[in-house]
Amino acid sequence: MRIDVLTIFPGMFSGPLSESIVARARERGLVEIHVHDIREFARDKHRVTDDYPFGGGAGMVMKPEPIFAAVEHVMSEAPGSARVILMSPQGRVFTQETAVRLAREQRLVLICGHYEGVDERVREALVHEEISIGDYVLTGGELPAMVIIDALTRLVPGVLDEESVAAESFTSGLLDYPQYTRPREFRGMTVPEVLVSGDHEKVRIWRRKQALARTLERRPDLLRSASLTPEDERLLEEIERDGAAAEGRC
Ligand code: 9D3
Repeated sequence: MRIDVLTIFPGMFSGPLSESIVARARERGLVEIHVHDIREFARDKHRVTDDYPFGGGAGMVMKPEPIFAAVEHVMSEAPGSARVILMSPQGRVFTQETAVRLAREQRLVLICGHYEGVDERVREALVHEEISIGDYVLTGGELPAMVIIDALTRLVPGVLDEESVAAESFTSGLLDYPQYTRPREFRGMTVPEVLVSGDHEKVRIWRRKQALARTLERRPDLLRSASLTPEDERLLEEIERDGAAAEGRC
């Protein structure tokens, strides 16, 4: 997979793309990430990338010419087609489903907006899809682009060990169960007995129940769309009874 990022702040990307799993995936040639400075594609003396909005109003708008030139440049660097994505508060909200869909693409171009927005002709002529990472206001599309790169990279075959990816699809839709490592007792806090019992079936059921209880408590919205087995339904009834008992309702 190849990802080209277009930004007026290329320096923002050096840290996150040069550490940890993303760095390793790049070194191993599993993902190729190229960051391009939109400013270098501005043709005027001062390399201006923004201008005042027609019709007036606050803030600046990113000019179309440098962005068009940057997209044309990255498309000429490597042949073939690419899905062009604009990071934008107007976009559909990015989810794991979006990540799985985009991880199947061979080639992406991520355009990072800054200031109040991007000239509409960029959307009209270049952009296939707009993506937001959530309902909060950031200063630009750079952090959202890094979020997307991170989420996609770990889905590229060979980046993670296949076992954790398989476990993910099994538990998908639920929050994680609590995890412990050594020591068995730390500052008076102990590891639940079942986890050291050696009874793998009991461990599996305990973890599933914990995941269901946490999801019910913190993210009931997720529970409604998760695919639950008859065992899950039984565990949820148990959780409901445990809660009622704790409140003295039975
Ligand atoms: C929605 C706020 N806009 C009101 C006129 C102005 C505006 C604020 C901040 C326009 C753009 C931005 C910069 N943000 C992004 O480019 C952005 C973003 C975000 O702010 N939140 C979540 N996802 C994204 S993706 C790109």
